[in-house]
Amino acid sequence: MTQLTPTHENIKVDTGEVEGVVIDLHDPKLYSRKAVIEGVQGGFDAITEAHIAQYREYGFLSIENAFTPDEVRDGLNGMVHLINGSNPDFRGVQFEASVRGKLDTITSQQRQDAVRKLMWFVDYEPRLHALAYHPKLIALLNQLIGTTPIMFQDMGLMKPPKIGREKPWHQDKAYFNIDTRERVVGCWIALDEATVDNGCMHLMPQFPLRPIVHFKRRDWQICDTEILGNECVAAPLKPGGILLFDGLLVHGTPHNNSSARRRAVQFHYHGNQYPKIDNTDRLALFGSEGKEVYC
Ligand SMILES: O=C(O)CCC(=O)C(=O)O
Repeated sequence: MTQLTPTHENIKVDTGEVEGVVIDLHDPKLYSRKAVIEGVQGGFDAITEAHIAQYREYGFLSIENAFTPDEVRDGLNGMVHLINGSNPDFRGVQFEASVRGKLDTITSQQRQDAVRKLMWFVDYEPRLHALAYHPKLIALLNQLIGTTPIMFQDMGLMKPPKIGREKPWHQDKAYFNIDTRERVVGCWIALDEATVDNGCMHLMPQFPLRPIVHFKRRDWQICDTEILGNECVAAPLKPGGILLFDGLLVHGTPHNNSSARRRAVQFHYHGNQYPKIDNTDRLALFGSEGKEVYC
């Protein structure tokens, strides 16, 4: 949610600034881990009622081998295709701040590691569309949401080696104008191995699944002082693994200090029980005193 600068027609750079202030690196103590969790082995077919109950209680479910090596390879090829600009209609690539001004001089390999995010790509890339609408994923989401899931956000989250910045602690519903009673499930799919060193997902299941006030700091996030002193769990995944998590689960990812890539896609799905809310309603719950303020 930092500011985006269009440099030329097809290129957006994440400035690494919030309202003109350059954002700093995070305190490593924000990601003090008490545990590293293992996903259910055996893919979607291994999921039982007990796993669904675990999702309801803790707000997340991690599954290894959900997607086959071929599906992962196709997804990555689709992503590379879009980043290389091979589909001229697609304009959803956001580059990291540190490559601003250098994009015309870097190689295509370097370009792959200069991207922070891809947004809104499923209608431009059938190989990524296939991941979002995988029949086994949709069947599981039907169980978790209780109605036909509606996919409403698709993102590629790249966190490139060395420069991939933190995504500070937050709840996804703080970003969405969706009634908090509506079930929202985030699906984070590892295309590379996601580890504690390259910035895998970190979770705080001990926080209740209720709205928490967010502030503008390094991002639209929960204040660091609320987080410091708490220990989190890390959720590493092999390529093809998936983390499903509730829209109110507190989560974040630390900076990628390693030399390993950590490319992932994330899709969000909601049910259809409640009408949409507006910014005022959302900020009344997630913004301090109804406003977006700093902490
Ligand atoms: O992939 C990441 O680094 C963080 C993803 C995330 O939590 C989000 O976009 O809401």
